[in-house]
Amino acid sequence: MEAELQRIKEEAEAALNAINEADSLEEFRVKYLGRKGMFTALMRNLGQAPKEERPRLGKLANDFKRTLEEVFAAKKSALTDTGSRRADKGRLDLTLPGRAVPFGKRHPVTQVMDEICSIFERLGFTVAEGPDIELDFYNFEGLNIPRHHPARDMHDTFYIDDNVLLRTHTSPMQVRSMEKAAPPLRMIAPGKVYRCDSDITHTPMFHQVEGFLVDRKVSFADLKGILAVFIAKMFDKKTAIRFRPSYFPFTEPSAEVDIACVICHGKGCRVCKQTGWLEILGAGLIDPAVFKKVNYDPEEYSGFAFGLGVERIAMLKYGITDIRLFYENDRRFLKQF
Ligand code: 2U9
Repeated sequence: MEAELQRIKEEAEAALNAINEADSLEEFRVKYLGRKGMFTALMRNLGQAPKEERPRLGKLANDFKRTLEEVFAAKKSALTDTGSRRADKGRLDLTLPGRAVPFGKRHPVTQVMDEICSIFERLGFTVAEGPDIELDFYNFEGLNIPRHHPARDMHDTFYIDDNVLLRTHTSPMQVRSMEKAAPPLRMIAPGKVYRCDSDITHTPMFHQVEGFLVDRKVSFADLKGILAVFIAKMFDKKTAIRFRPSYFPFTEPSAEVDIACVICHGKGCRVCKQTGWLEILGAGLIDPAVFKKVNYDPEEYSGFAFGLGVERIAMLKYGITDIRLFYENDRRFLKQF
């Protein structure tokens, strides 16, 4: 029995050595290692060996089988897939095109945000970023929105406690900058803002770029000039603009700025609700009350400020009708930008 085991082991090893193509491997496995193979048959015959010999012979047979299985696995990996190709260098076609590596891209909101920032940077604005978690003072009090001011309702604020909140706009950065430095200041503040609101045009987190300029003798004409350049660069050069009177607690006078509808060019359609115009940002001259909060003399200095929603600009630029598409991570949507 022991001699027979040894003979089968040697025969199997020789057979495995002789194999040099993957197709013959299965035939070998069935013959020697399979359920009806030679090793299984031998194990079955173990019952005919003398009783005292059986444990030793059983162990020997199992050891042989395990060794053979290991050699078989190594041979299989060498002959299949890359192994066989490596072994077959002569037949490798190195002129075949490689597999394309899919590259990631910046998110469309990031792309539009970068484009907005780059336009203002070329106009001499510096960029300031700050914390998403803010103090009530910088988000509201310093911007002329005291505790029971009705404008607080418009902001749908996420409060963390009485004095700490998720910023509802990036304006706190302008207040912080004025606290730190004297005019002249020319700065934009891009970043995430948070409002408890959700539908096809609102998400609880969205992105803003706000900007302001403070110096002596800054007028509404300066504001109009800067915004006209921005809109011409962001949309079509010939896009018509209009300023509509509005109200914000931190600017006086205030305006909302519209552009001619990007779909119907002013004729009136469903997107512009038949008005021919689309609102793209808010702006105004900084309210003297805001200057007083940071000890700037409103008799000496004046300034303008503006604010825009980045998702809104991206939606208008690319004709997107549901803001939530930006945050669903659907690659079919994202790879279009
Ligand atoms: C300081 C003084 C004034 C920032 C401004 C707006 C007008 C505005 C909205 C646009 C769409 C917010 O994202 S939105 O909902 N913003 O209309 N923001 S003026 O005014 C400032 C900021 C800081 C010290």
